[in-house]
Amino acid sequence: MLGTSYALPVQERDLYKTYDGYRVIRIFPRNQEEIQYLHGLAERLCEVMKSPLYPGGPMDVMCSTNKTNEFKSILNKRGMEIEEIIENMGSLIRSIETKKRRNSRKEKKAKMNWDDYQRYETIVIWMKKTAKENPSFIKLIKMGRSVEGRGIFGLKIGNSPLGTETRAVWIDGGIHAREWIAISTSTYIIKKLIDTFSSEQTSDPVIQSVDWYIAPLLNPDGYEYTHTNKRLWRKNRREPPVGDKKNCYGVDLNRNFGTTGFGIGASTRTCSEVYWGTAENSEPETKAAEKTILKYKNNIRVYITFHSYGQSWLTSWGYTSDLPEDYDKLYTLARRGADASELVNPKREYIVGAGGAALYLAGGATDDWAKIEAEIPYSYTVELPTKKSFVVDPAEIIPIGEELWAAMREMAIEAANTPLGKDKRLKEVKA
Ligand code: 0X9
Ligand code: ZN
Repeated sequence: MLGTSYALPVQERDLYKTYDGYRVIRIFPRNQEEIQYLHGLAERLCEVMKSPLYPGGPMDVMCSTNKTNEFKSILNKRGMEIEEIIENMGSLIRSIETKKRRNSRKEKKAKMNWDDYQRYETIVIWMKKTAKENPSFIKLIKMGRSVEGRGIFGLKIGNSPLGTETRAVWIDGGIHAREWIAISTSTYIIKKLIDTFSSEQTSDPVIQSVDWYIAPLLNPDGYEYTHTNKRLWRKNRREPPVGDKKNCYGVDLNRNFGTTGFGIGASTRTCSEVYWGTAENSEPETKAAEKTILKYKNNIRVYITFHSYGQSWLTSWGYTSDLPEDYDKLYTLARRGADASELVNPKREYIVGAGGAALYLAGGATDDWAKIEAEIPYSYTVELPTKKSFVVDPAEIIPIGEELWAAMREMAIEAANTPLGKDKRLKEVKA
């Protein structure tokens, strides 16, 4: 619903959180017991920003000034090693992101560019325009509407060289509102595809051998809220369930997908950052993504969802520490993608592994859903740079976009060589 203003309760509408005095502390839990303990402690006192992927790996927790000392002294007593990685989240946000006036008309409806993060309206207007200008190889897909009524859109880009037998790659971004780099990387890949498909000089038979489905902004309400109210908002903007005394908004869309493991690593508490919702697939954003992917699932051979932060390619499974039967194949392609990115930027190091293998189980996420329910052979969550924060300098948008563009070429090669239809090996998993 472009050009509409949204009626939010006064307290929600008027507050802008500065994050002044919020610090980010890095801890290195050594085992499952420590991580469980830290999650409990952080839920009570602070907020988990990033969970560790392997024993001894970093876990980041953001605390307000008055809770920082309490949190630190509890950890000190337990002999846990800690590091302060962000001294003042407010200063960080202001210093690198808020160069423009929030809410100015100019910002909401800018001309599309990758020098800065763009608002919902700018992105959607650009997607519609670009589809209209290139009808021979782009189709606009109306996927559905968000809780607040914003349209959720995708693009199909490609010439379908094998007709209905053409293999495809799916990419989505922005299911978590605060992960701005996931949205800019998705739109950057759209831009590179347009360049490739529209000119002889820049054409590339590998990229053009498959079709591309890209949904750059799956959680538009949450994303807009990160611009207007809380930069570090994660969930969608679902109103609190009737009778919820805490009056907490939002469902974690990446815990709301109905598949094996739903509920694992998620919470029934509405105020939690990983609140799973009132039921599986309860959210309109979830339904929009599921419906669209299911429509094209026979062709989609590789599913990619961009998140941040951490620099990792996470393969199946996410809900269990068991590995899938075809883990080696999943790992090999992810490593090829990560290597391609590292070749573009040799300073980058991406970790590759199963999402749930070591410490951090999360069920009801899109990656498990895509592999189990949509039977897509390759499914990945890519946690984009940086290693330190959701707040990424806009000067990094194009370099990170270029890194991932290189990885997408590997995805196209594999997709083009993967048979159509469902992934047969999965029968056992579903049983
Ligand atoms: O926890 C998540 O949803 C993802 N990390 S994030 O920091 N971007 O929120 C990771 C999801 C990995 N996949 C599964 N565990 N299924
Ligand atoms: Zn995320």
